[in-house]
Amino acid sequence: MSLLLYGHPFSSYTQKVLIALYENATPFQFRMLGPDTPQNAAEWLRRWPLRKFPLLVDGERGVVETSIIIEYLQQAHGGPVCLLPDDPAAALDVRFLDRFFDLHVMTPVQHAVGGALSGDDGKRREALATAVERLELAYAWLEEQLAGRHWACGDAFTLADCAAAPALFYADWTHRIPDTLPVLGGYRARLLARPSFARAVEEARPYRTLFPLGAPDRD
Ligand SMILES: N[C@@H](CCC(=O)N[C@@H](CS)C(=O)NCC(=O)O)C(=O)O
Repeated sequence: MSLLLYGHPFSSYTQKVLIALYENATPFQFRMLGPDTPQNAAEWLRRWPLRKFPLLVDGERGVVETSIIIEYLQQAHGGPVCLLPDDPAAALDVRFLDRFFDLHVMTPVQHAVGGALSGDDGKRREALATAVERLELAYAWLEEQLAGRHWACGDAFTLADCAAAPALFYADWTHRIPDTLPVLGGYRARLLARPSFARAVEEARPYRTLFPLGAPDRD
């Protein structure tokens, strides 16, 4: 039976898993979570009542949390692109940067998005200001960390890059990466050019009006 992925093309965390699937050309069926497919939402919530997506289903097994999903894919459906190195010390670096992009880049973006979705102008401004403050710290740290690296952890594309791509994509829309941080800007551009992520970005393009802070006319 084929793998099933429940998610939405515009969702950053869905994209994180899509990148991993596309990297290894892993066959799967996409189960859209949207107003036209309530049966998919019902199945997703039956399996994961904590209401977070994406959800991967492999036969009887449901797998959640994107970092775990990607590790699971490598263990159970591995392909030529090794997203988590065999060497334990190298794998720890990858896991750390995966956490960094989720917790210090994507989480502030989600905070700003949540503020905008509240419909309250004060909350919107406050959430955006908090996000900007956190993103500036993360951007400055990444500018140093990524110096001399092609991908997040070096020459190989890994789980950390799967996390980084959608996180930096939407972070830049929330608070633009300034020209004074060329290492980070260059890394984001390389991620956008990576075919797996470029495909996810194209598939999400029709949904850009959903971005509550207003999608810029770029990318
Ligand atoms: N830590 C989770 C985060 C997943 C997450 O926040 N997904 C968003 C969509 S991009 C979501 O479920 N949002 C719905 C909600 O928070 O109610 C993961 O890595 O899977």
